[in-house]
Amino acid sequence: MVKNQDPTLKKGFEKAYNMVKDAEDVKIYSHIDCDGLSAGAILSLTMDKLEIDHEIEFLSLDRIEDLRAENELTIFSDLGSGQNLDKFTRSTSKVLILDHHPPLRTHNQFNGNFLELNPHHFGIDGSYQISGGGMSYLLAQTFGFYELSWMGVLSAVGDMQDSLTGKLHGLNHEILQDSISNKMVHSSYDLSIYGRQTRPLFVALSYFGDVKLPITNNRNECILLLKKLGIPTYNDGKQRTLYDLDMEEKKRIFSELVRMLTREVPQRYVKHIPQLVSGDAYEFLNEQRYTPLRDASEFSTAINACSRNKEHKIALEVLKGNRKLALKDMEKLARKHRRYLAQKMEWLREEERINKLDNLQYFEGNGIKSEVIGTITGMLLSHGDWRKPIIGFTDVSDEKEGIKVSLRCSRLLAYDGIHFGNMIKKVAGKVGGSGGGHSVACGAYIPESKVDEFLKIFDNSLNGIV
Ligand SMILES: [Mn+2]
Repeated sequence: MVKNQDPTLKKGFEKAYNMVKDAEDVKIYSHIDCDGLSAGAILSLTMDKLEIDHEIEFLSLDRIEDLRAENELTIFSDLGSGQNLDKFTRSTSKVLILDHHPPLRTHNQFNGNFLELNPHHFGIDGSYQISGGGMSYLLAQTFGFYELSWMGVLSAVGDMQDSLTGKLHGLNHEILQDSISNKMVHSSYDLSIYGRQTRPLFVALSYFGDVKLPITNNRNECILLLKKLGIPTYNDGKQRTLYDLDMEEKKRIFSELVRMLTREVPQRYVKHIPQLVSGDAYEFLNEQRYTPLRDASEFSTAINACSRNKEHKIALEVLKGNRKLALKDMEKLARKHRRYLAQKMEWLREEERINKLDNLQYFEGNGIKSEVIGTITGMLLSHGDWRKPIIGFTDVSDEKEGIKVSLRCSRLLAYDGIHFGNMIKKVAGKVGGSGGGHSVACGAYIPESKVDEFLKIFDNSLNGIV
């Protein structure tokens, strides 16, 4: 059970408990990303367990203000706090919001019908201490459904809430404790290299891209490095993954990465190196080893692949426990997704699409689907100059006007105190767009005619900073 919960927040969840327990007709709206999908799955499973009839729908933020209250109880998870919900406040239907984004409305005015639970109202940070899935889990646990806690961990990881320190904090940490004591999750301090369960070790290492190292995008160098460190790449004819290494071997890789990085980065970044290469990893104990579902980061990537291909139902099914057809569909989708990314990467690199300005680099992703421009931007970072943020542009869609902008940068820049999410919000606002996000991964929507102006303002605002 989540302890150390703020007493007023706890009271809020007691009210939520009462709203839900007698409901007969529930509609759940949740966000389309990994956090939102996990939040939706937690709520849907909660309703299943309570035998409450419910429908669930995943949507993007721009669609919320068109919704109307049509059910006895409407629950918004991982969204709702930042949107105008006047249509709901004026109706007789009950509304429960479980969000963690900065709220529009000041402290909740509970009138028996409208309850908004948001960590910001209780002085709790919603970027690093609790996710939308976490808020949904806090509701589930009022019913004693502790077995859903692992999804609270997944949503926090999917929402990058551990990105700054490599650990989960505050309520996220409490939820993690719940999942550990219920034997759902194992948490361990590990190398922070992506692909723990599924990628051969030398492949996983080659994707190290926060800082460009000799091993970055170079599998041969990775094999040589492992040989030098005396770490076998095969075990019984099977390629080893990070998961197969013992502590001693991991320590050798850690020291080597720290040594290489220290040589590569300016002095002021050196103190941040350890957290660049290590952090806590979360293993889902009920999932099969060497599958993406066993590792929180890899699971969240699989969910995101569904989401970016608008297959929310597959993700929901897998999250709710379907390990048959839905899992097969998810794997198929992940393969298709990877193929698409690889093709686009090849095109971008062959055509040398990265352009350089004084303080940033950018590329025009003509034709890249706007849902994946962020993923591609992140991948391209390791092929450019890691000292500068990289910005990708692409059309929003065939039907809609406008440009989707995506920014990625090395985590070292964030450790150094730069918050690109706040910056992109400001710059996008200046050219008549909107934006926001995390310090190292964020995005914006801007008018088509404003790309050059956006770049110029952004580049100037970084003078003396990067
Ligand atoms: Mn979220």
